[in-house]
Amino acid sequence: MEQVKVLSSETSPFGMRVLIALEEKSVKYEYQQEDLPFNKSDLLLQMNPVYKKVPVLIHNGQPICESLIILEYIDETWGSEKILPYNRALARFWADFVDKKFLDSGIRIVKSEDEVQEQAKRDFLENLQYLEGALEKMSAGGTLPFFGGKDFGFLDIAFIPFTSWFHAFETIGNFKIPFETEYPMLDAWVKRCMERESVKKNLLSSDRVLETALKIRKRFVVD
Ligand code: GS8
Repeated sequence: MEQVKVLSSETSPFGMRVLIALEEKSVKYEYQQEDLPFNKSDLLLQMNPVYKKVPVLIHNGQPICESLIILEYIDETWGSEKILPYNRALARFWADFVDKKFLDSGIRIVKSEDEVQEQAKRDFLENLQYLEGALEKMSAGGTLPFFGGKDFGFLDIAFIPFTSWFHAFETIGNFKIPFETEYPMLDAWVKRCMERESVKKNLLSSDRVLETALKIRKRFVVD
């Protein structure tokens, strides 16, 4: 009997990626909630001694760390339906963009104020424009539903958890993302993804994310 265990925390978008992927592949797993950042379990420190971060997937005692690498491992290990689409390099490129540039601009909105925050908002909207363009390309001009083309795949899973942060970015940055006029493809894509059981079940509500984002902000900005 194989053993699959996930160490994560309720609010981790990186962890949500792993839970969505396991659900998509119908893999049963045991879940261990971590109390971050100050009360990590011995198991987490032992399984991810390098970064000491969640998520960690433990498969038959063997740890795999870093959410995008875990997605690839899940894809290689379970199920015949592939998460990585035909054009794997393109999906990997944009998932890396989400983790680097896109996330950085979102986090800067949460952690800053005044002109620094204004710049972060401009960067965020520009990065969203890049993703709108990528979706247009990867969905063949909107004729296919997902970044993965006809199937919900790697980049869909990598990006969707962060959309539950949009409301927090808007509230803290005091702006509105002009979805309908500027990002119509992403707008439709989010709604489509939210209909999937794997996503519905594992995404945190916008209100809970806002609570978390405000706690992070408190550590950086005195409002
Ligand atoms: C990021 C994981 C991460 O930041 C991945 O898995 O893709 N590149 C990694 N995990 C956070 C929780 S999510 O905000 C974490 O574990 N933080 C604990 C800490 O930094 O002490």
